[in-house]
Amino acid sequence: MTPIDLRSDTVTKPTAAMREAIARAEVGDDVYGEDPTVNRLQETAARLVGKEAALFVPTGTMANQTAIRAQTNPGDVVVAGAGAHILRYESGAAAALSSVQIKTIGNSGMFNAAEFVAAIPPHDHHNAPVTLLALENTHNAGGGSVWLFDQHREVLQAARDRSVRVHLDGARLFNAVIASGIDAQRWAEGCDTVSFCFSKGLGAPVGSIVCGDAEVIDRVHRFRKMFGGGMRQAGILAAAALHALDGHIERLADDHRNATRLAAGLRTVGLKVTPEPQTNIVLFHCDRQKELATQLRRHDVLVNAMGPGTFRAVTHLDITASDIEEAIGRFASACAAIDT
Ligand code: TLP
Repeated sequence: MTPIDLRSDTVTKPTAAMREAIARAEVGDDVYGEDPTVNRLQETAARLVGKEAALFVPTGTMANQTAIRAQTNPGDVVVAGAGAHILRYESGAAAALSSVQIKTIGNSGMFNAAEFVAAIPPHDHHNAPVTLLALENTHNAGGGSVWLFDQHREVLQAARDRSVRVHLDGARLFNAVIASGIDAQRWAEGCDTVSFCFSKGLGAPVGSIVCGDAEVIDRVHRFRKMFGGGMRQAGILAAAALHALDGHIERLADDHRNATRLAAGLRTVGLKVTPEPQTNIVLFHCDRQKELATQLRRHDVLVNAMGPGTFRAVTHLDITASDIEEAIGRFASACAAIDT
């Protein structure tokens, strides 16, 4: 049986056309700012989200952590939604590299302006100041959920009114764009920094980017160097990212359709699926987690456990509509084997 890999949209392999773009890339030493392909990617990405400048970084984690480091001081508080990637999946980086505390609010990554305002303590030297708000869109732990645009705008306004800077972890920003019909510039407007990943739904092998005004990106640049992320002939990676921006954004709609179909199929085989997928992430639940995990492995379906009783399946560039039908059949056999 060929494995069906739904662990993440990070598992995609570069297409033949992407490999050709990689092979053709003009390169230079990017630590000297001399890689023409990296420079072109940075200009393209900044334009795409309506910002002045951008910096290519190796990972989404480095994008988030350089943005946090560039916009906070030790002891500050960063407010983020419950389950935020910056807290849950970045190995304690914000504490280790920026010496900040993260305070989480709301449910499933979403919160409203009142909840954000309530998280800001009065000005008093006993209190650590909230200097950064970190949003995540789509929200990974929330099941690829997309922010309501009005709520997003209200939260941004509340942050601006209180002089709190805003970082948007847009690892899957283009999934939010495709699902909402709201373009990346509008989502990014009012955010001081916005990052997105090329190595997830967009299907590039490596790379993320941080965008903002020239001043903040200059600071991000310094911390990229400090964190060991200065890359040399990175144009071969930037070429893949440019290729992805050119050809792999609109097709995210296929991944979203596949996720919706998968969710329906999982329900028919007796699994609980919540929330309803909005993008390419499907969260499903089963009390007999260990047994189901064993059976899925036996049937060559790869998914990730996301906490007690919860699994995550992610659709992506290397999963076709017929792979989804095949996966649903294998789920049916796996569930029958444990008699859910
Ligand atoms: N997420 C990965 C794992 O780390 C959980 C995945 O498979 O989904 N922000 C968000 C919202 C992310 O989902 C991720 C990766 C990152 C940042 C970090 O990106 P990388 O893996 O490039 O450091």
